[in-house]
Amino acid sequence: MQAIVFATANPNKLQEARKILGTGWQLSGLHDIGCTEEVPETTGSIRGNAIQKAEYVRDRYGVDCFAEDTGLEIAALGGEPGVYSARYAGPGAVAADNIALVLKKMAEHQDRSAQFRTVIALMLGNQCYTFEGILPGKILYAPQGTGGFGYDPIFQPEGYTDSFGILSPDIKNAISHRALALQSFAAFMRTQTQ
Ligand code: ITT
Repeated sequence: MQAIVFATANPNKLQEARKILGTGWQLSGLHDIGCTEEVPETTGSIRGNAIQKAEYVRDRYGVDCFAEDTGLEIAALGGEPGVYSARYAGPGAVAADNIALVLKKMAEHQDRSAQFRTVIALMLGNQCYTFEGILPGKILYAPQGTGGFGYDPIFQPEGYTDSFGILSPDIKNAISHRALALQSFAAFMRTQTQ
């Protein structure tokens, strides 16, 4: 059994990661280690924020851990919301607010192409390693379904005809940006424990 802290306060991310990694892994979230303060995400890049979160938790809590930052990058919006995905519609914004703003900004655009990007930063002792997962797709004209979280109801992955709000969690966890990044992370961890 491989036990490690996943430095996230987002229960959806934790649930997906547990499903993606499967048995053999024991993941603790930030609440499990007593970290309830807001972890800073101020670097201005997805990769930078993933490293910043993992370093913060390693430094303050003295544990090996990994963190991830995820952004929805929309071509017609120059890559927005990107690193600002969590609070795109402003401080305190919830998913519905962020989705509404994206749909408003996208109303005039024919080019609907977008991608989710996840970067995982792993801190093992003093070493930092990063892993990336990118999933291409497109932005729908209206939310579809209620599954998943965040921007899932307006994101349709390439090769599918439904949004992540409709597709099953099993499908999302088989193909997602998070799954791709976690698979690289898990493959690396196997090389460390042999
Ligand atoms: P942690 O930093 O504690 O891990 P967070 O929710 O703040 O959790 P991010 O900083 O990575 O996470 O913010 C990314 C936002 O992008 C997140 O709040 C969601 O709204 C959205 N998001 C992340 N992963 C997603 C996914 O798989 N599907 C849809 N939206 C997602």
